[in-house]
Amino acid sequence: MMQGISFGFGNQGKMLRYLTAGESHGPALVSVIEGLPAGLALTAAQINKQLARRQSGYGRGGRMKIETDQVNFLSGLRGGITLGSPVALIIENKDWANWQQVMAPEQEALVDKRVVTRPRPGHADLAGALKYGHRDIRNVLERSSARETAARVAVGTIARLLLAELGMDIMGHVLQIGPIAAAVGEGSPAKLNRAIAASRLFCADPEAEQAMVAAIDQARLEGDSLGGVFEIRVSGVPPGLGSYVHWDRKLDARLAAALMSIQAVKGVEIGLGFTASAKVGSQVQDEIFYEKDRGFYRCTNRAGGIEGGMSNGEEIVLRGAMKPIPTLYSPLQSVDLASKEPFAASVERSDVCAVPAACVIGEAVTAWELACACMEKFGADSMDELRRHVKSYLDALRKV
Ligand code: EPS
Repeated sequence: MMQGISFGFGNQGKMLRYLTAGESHGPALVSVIEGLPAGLALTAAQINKQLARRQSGYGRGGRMKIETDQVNFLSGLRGGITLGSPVALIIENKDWANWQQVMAPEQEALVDKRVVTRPRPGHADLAGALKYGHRDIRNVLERSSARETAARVAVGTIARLLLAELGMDIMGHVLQIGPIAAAVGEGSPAKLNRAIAASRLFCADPEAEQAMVAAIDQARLEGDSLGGVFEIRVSGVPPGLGSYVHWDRKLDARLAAALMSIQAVKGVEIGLGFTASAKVGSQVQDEIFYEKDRGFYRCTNRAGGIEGGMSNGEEIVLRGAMKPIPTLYSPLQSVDLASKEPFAASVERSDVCAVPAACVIGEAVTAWELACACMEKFGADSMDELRRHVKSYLDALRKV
């Protein structure tokens, strides 16, 4: 961290960092990751599996029939093993074939600008155009599109593989679509995972899922859209990731920022979240116990695995609330950027509900933040070194 300069929750100051680039209908999405330890084994198939999950949720629009997201490695990997050098990834946009004349990077090839002057309420359109001085809102919407999240899922999958090497496991599921909430029983994690994997909405409650699918169909019929809530859980997290010392290193703050950075996410909860505010303190804190073989433990996890800005060794439990997608088939009132005339905005192609996709993205960004926190605590140039550092820390904890 440079003296006198606050970098906020950005990439700067972290040992691990990444950048994504790419427009929704441009040639490709690109990610560059710096700081990955050498010796992490990974394959395109592992990333493609998560990319396919992101595309697969019920409620997506026509675009998902065009794209079959696949990653290609450009650097940083040799024989399926990271080299310690920057890893560059590319995901091609198949729709680019239909947009070459509209999105051409070179002036001569840009023959059909398909200028957009009508800002959609709830999108980045108007604020983005005013901020950058764009007269053509396409210059904003192409990058603000949630298409960009494919690149983040690719990056997050690598982080997830790194965490798996250290014994951490991430799962996500959908808790609510519109007004329909799932009842999540107390079954084993394996049973829960099977139910989630079998669901078109990544929802563990089949009855609620049916009602959710019907609600999405109804919203589609009415030219409307639906939001919802997803939950991310991480097991196997060692205590002490994050910090109570510096505001911008608090793990809960970082995870909240990461989830909030997903397009259309409007609220984040950790553990009891908002419901904690209405309870008395004795119903909110998790009492601490100790057994020689087990070490310190808690019988409840109301904190969602984070206390004082640090992981406390319990399961991390996060929830993200997504607003209904603002691109609607039914018209909403807006004002033309060029003519200043009012008009009723409507669109030709959109998703009705993207909460399952947001859940997969939530898993990815959570994995990334935890990988960053691990690298800060255990800093290492190779996976062997990282594993050694984690082991020696956990061994020391057992002796406390
Ligand atoms: C999006 C609009 C739709 C979505 C897109 C996000 O794309 P299009 O304008 O091409 O129909 O399908 O999501 C993706 C392409 C994706 O990969 O998730 C938007 O406006 O944000």
